[in-house]
Amino acid sequence: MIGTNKVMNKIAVITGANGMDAKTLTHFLLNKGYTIILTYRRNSYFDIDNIKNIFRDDLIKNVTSKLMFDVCDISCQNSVIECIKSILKLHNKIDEVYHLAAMSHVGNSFKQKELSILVNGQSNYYFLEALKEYSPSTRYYGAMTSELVGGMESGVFNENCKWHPRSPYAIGKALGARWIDFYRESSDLNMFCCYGILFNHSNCYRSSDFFIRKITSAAAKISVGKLQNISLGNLNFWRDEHWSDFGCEMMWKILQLKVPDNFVIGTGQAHHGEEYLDLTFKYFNLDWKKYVKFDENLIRPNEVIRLVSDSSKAQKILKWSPNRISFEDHLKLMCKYDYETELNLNPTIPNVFDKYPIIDN
Ligand code: F7E
Repeated sequence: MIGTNKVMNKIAVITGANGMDAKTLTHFLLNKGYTIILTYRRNSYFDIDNIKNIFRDDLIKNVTSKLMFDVCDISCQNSVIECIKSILKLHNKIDEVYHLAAMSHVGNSFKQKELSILVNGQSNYYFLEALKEYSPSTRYYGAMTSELVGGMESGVFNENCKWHPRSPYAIGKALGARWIDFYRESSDLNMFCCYGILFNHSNCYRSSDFFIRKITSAAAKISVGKLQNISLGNLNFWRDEHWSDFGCEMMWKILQLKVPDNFVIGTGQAHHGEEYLDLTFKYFNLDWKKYVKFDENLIRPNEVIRLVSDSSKAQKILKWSPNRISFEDHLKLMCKYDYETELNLNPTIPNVFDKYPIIDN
């Protein structure tokens, strides 16, 4: 069971049902007693049954399940307004909105520039306008990112550092952050809206088009003879990576504060691309240099090299604990899951709160 303090009768809307963070946060809040409306974009590829399957235990065992699904296209203001209105009609209130849906792949954003600005940036305006109009007391969380900083040669990134976005992904996020600041700082509105600037994060819901999952999944396949090699792009990067469940815990904590504020969430440790590979392939007793091929198509036009957080504000105010799981154990959890998947053992998604309990206060 995640967490101990149950909240009663709280209604939360989480956007982006297909994404890692929405799945992770949904589990977290369901276990806290929330009613969740998880939104998704209607399209021909989306498999809602697959998403429902992730929550099958909750839906089957709990006849009064508190998990619901609704359609919302965040690139369309009308769709956002209709979604908020229909949820209010059904539930009479919305306590919290976690806007996690995004064009989340930095590399891909170079091929979908305008869409990235719309869904990563302008969609925050759609939600905040809709809430201002129909539910001004709803608390709003926007998902921001370390990509705002655009890389740094040295030093660490905190809430006060200058932004230098280097991708359409990050330009969109910067716009989104400015909209949230605008609504929060407009004294006539008195809205509770803020964001977390999350550094890299992952768990077993991470999709395999992201570096960390691509290599844990490929190494597992190589170890059982299902794959010969893996193609990668630039390995000369440093990332600050935490386990997603802990980041989602902080999203929730940010919305429980008395005063809305923005926070950087990260571990403060930088790991080189080759360290990711060393630790992953070490788990399978393999030498990555024998299996990794270079593919220049995977190189980004404007690569962000180094990202490291200074999360001291979150540590002080949210009691954020930056290194509950070591980087090596983080990779081990993902490798184990991927290995068991390859052996058709149907592994369960690890619940890290069993070992590293939630910090309630
Ligand atoms: O790339 C390099 C790539 O796509 C990590 C998102 O959650 O975190 C994430 O963004 C690094 C980059 O994540 C491949 O060039 C090499 O240097 O896994 P990634 P990201 O770009 O750091 C931030 C905080 C977010 O906000 C984002 O939403 O790995 N790299 N070869 C590769 N990356 C990928 N994806 N695939 C490769 O084959």
